[in-house]
Amino acid sequence: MTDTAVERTLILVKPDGVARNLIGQILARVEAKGYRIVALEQRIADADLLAQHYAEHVGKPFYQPLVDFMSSGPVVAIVAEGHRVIEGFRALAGATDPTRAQPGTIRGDLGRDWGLKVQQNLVHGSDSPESAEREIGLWFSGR
Ligand code: IDP
Repeated sequence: MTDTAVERTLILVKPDGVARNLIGQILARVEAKGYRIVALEQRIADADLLAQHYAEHVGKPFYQPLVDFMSSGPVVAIVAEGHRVIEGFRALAGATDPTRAQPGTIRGDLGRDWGLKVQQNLVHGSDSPESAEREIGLWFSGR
C-alpha cells in the first residue's frame, strides 16, 4: 500500500438529514471509517453562502430548488480529515440520486424513496482537493 497524504474535506448534513435525526448515524459512519472530525457546526445557510457553495450549478434547472431546500432548515457543516478522505467520503455517501445509491452507502441505506426530490440526498461531500479547500474556507472562514 502506498502512503497517501492526509486530506481534509467538507461534509454537509443537509436539512433532510438534520430533520430526520440522522446526524449521529452519519457521523458514526465517518468516524467508523477512521476519519477525524476536526470542525463541526450547525447553522442555517443564507442565500449568499449557498450561491458561493453551489457556484458551479448556477443557471441549471435544479439550482433554485436546491438553494431553497438547502436554506429550508439547519445544516451541519463538518470538516473531516483522513487519508484519501475526499474520495472516501464520496464513496461512503453513494450516488447523488438516493434511488440509485448502492446499499452500504449513506444515501443507499438512509435515503428515502417516497417521491422525494433528488436534492434531498442527506449529505454533501467535496469532490476534489480544490473544492475542499474552497468550501472549507467558505463554511469556516475566520474560525
Ligand atoms: P453530489 O452532491 O453528489 O456531488 P452534484 O452533481 O454536485 O452532486 O449536485 C449537487 C447537488 O445538487 C446534489 O447533491 C443534489 O442535491 C442536487 N442535484 C444534482 N442533480 C440534480 C437534479 O438533477 N435534480 C435535482 N437536484 C439535483
